[in-house]
Amino acid sequence: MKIYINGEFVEKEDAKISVFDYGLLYGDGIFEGIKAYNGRIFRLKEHLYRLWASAKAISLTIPVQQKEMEKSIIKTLLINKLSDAYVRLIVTRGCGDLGLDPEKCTTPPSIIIIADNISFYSEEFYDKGIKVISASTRRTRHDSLSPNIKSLNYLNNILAKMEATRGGANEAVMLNHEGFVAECTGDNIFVVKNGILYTPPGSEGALVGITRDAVIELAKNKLKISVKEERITMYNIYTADECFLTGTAAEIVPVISVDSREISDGKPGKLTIKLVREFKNLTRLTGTPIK
Ligand code: PXG
Repeated sequence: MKIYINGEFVEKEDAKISVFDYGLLYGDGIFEGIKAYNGRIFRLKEHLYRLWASAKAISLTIPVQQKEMEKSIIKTLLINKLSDAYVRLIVTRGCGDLGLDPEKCTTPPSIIIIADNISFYSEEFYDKGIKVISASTRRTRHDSLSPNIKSLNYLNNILAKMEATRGGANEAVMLNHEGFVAECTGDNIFVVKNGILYTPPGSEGALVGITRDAVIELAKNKLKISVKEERITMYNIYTADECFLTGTAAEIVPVISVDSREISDGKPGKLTIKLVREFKNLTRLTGTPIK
């Protein structure tokens, strides 16, 4: 496996950056998780747009243009002969001394691209659905650090994910500081009630996911289902007809149990299954060609 680091391709064992990089010292950097399907990179422009927005928000100047980044991602996939892959794009602040001031960084930001053929959940989870719990760890307040900044500091999410794993579940629902549902640790959440699809708006402390947007478009335009971006509580999840999570890594995963309560009959819902099918078509047929 060849990894892209600052314009060069190196073997996995040699893919290293300095211990003085602020990405390691402080989680000072940003990332994107992107997926390629069937020789096409899904919503690449949207991912790059979000990366540049994250960079702007933390005053980090990415040392290349978006077009060049696009080419480097394509090159990484080609060199590794991958047509279906998960791509992790990372931009760190660069190297400084052991102080908090990024003005003191003496090297430009590092750009790292890793591409691999991995899936985050096993096939069984997509067929049978997953279990989630509500985490006691609250989602970081948006007025403290916007969840839309995909920063290298994911401790908030990791703490909640550990709660899920320790509680025998696969994912954790994270509430915002007011107790309303924000999202999961690496995915957005949707519920279906009486044929209407609900998901929390970005203002509730969620990252406004690219998969979330795609699912909303498919629901409205293909399946003619009405979608409401509204505040929801754990009660709405407990009593939902269907529930599923969306994310680049997870795609669309049905949820069959929340805090030990079965959702409906404890099986993936009909609408969820339809959306999974539509999403599969969309990812297979659209996207930036790897060439
Ligand atoms: N919420 C959070 C907190 C995320 O990190 C999503 C929602 C879904 O967004 P997208 O745009 O992917 O639909 C994310 C995405 C990882 C990983 O390695 C995390 C994400 C994406 C890919 C990989 O855990 N986060």
